[in-house]
Amino acid sequence: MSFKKVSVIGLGYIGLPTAAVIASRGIEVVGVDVNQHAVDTINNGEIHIVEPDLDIIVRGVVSTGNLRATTIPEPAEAFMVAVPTPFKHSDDGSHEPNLDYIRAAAEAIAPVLEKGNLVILESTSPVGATEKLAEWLAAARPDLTFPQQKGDAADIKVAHCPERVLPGYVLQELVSNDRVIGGMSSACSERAVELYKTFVRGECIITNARTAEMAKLTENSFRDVNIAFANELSVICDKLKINVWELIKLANRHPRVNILNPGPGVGGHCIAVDPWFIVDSCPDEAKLIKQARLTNDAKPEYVIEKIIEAADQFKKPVIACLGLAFKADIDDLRESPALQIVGDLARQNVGEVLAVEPNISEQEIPECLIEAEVPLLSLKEALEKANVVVILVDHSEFKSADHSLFAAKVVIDSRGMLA
Ligand code: SAJ
Repeated sequence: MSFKKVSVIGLGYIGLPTAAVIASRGIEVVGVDVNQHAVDTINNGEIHIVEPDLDIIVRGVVSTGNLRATTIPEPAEAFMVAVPTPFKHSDDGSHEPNLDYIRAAAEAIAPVLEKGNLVILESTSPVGATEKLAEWLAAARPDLTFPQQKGDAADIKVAHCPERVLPGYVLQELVSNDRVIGGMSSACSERAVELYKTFVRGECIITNARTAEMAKLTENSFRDVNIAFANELSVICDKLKINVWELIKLANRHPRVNILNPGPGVGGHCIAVDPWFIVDSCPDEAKLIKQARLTNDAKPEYVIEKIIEAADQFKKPVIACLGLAFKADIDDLRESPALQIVGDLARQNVGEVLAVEPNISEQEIPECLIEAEVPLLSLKEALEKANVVVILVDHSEFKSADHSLFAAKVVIDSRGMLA
């Protein structure tokens, strides 16, 4: 059975590309978001986030009428929930997942659910979140049955199918990646596979909801642990006067070694967040996973110490910080170690701090930099003024710049861009 109408709840970095790709397959897609500005922008055929080629596909599907955005959910055959799942910041060091957005999405779609509908949780979630989503739906709709009550015979099918796409490559990976499909019953999984088959070329692999939740957390924790290993090596190599990038390249020539790259810390809303969901569930057992988080979170402070040391040799240090985004060639500043380093550095009055971020405009300068009076300059302007240059993000624009411009500067290359 094919799908005629699909609703995507949450039109952010995952929801909007997913909605657009499904719409491009000729299915009617209604995108729902609480943000009126996002809804208006999409209905104008434009986008409110940066992702290569997304503007072209959104313009196309909006103009054909296959994609429409609204703030109010309406009936559909399938609902895909792609809302944020941050953690609650707490003074005692705990990182409890915040499921408020999932709960709000459940309460928003519950009134329009109809017998036979499929509800999919795409948001990265702690183990047990899909069951909670189903409970919230059941509480709001006592007239319908859900898989936790009726298994395969339930009126509503519920599954977890975690998104796994890499920012910057979302449109390719949405189609080509394999999908883990964790239904709350076999019938839920099978129906979810039917939906994903409409746009996924990769394999759709069936498991249960709890395993699917843990699979996603495991993938990102694996990456976090590997990067923590690289970051620890970088600190060790500084002490032992070894070029860590050369070292890792050499070690990676071994057929069974694959170490990732050290950097200024781990950012973004996934790798820096998801491992905490495992730690929160099993604090006594998840020792290595927790240490990786702590190691990666300590890296910005280490980079700041190196910058202060370098600035110390100048009477009037002018420090150009290249990059604010959490990684190369994106505009996303969420949980960005680069932004944290620039903000903290400016507050420590080490010298004049300049920021270069080609992917954001003057209007998008974050509040913390405005308060710290850090100007946003072009690469050329910043390099003209600076005596210390800190490479925080290896954006293409920096990679392709004339590297002789760095020659007369004291350079701190946290990404190994010049290595
Ligand atoms: N980083 C390093 N060294 C590396 C690789 C990354 O320091 O060798 C840093 C980046 O600079 C960045 C952070 O780690 O600050 C995270 O970047 P990333 O490219 O590793 O990952 P994300 O957060 O953009 O996307 C990840 C992906 N997960 C995996 O590769 C296992 C993506 O597939 C997921 O869909 C996404 O998380 C998500 O939404 O969960």
